[in-house]
Amino acid sequence: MKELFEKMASALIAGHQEEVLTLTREALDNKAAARDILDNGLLAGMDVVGQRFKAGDLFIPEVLLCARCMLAAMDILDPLLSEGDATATGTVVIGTVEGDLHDIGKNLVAMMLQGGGFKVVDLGTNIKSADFVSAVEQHQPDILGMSALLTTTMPKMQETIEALKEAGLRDQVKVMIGGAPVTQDYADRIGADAYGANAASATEKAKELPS
Ligand code: B1M
Repeated sequence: MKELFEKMASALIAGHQEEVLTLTREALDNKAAARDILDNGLLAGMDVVGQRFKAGDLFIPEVLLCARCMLAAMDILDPLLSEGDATATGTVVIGTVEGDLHDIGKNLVAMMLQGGGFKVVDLGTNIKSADFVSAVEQHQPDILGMSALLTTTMPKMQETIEALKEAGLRDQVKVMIGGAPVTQDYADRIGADAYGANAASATEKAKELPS
């Protein structure tokens, strides 16, 4: 299986979507667990993409191809990752903050929360604080989840928390934040209720939050 995961990571890094999908199906046929495929194949590949992007060896069009491979494979894994206890644990409204188009991590968190029994309302990316507030009014969730991948968009999380206060909704909803540049310290500083380092810990923390 190790070899198959290595091939999958290489195909993702090369942006070869059909190959990534074939290898994902092959791994499932060989009884690999969806979480192992995700962690050892797809995310292992995305890690390398991130490093090469940072080093200037990969450019945006190439990274987009890799991201499309990842998202397409996640479509196959989604029903398996979100399989879980059917009893609804609560409702989560989730989105990526304004100015930020990164959605792979947010989608993963949404899938795992569904697997953890939460009803998830996914607002998508580039969500303005006013739209988060409207969604909280409309859906009355237990948790509002915000994702940010850019240091420049992280302040939108604080802006949204302030907007919730102004709308008189802050006490009705717990706020969870996450994304690569986000830390527990940042969550504490802006008054979020929880920080998720990854999709699995986000789901655990969501379950622990008192409603
Ligand atoms: Co962008 N990008 N990108 N990018 N991109 C980063 C984030 C960057 C770190 C790359 C780098 O330079 N090393 C850098 C940000 C630097 C910074 O701010 N400090 C960066 C940049 C600069 C940019 C642009 C500005 C580039 C440009 O235009 N010059 C641009 C911005 C566009 C915009 O958003 N306005 C841009 C564009 C893009 C693409 C469109 C090409 C593509 C996104 C495609 C998509 O998402 N559909 C892209 C990608 C793919 C990346 C990297 C390579 C990978 C991100 C990813 O998907 N990781 C990324 C490098 C990196 O992060 N190492 C990079 C895999 C994903 C599973 O992990 O998202 O961290 P992650 O999610 C994790 C946890 O963080 C956590 O759980 C997830 C699952 O375990 N988590 C939560 C996430 N959200 C959570 C919410 C929670 C709890 C946990 O509670 C609610």
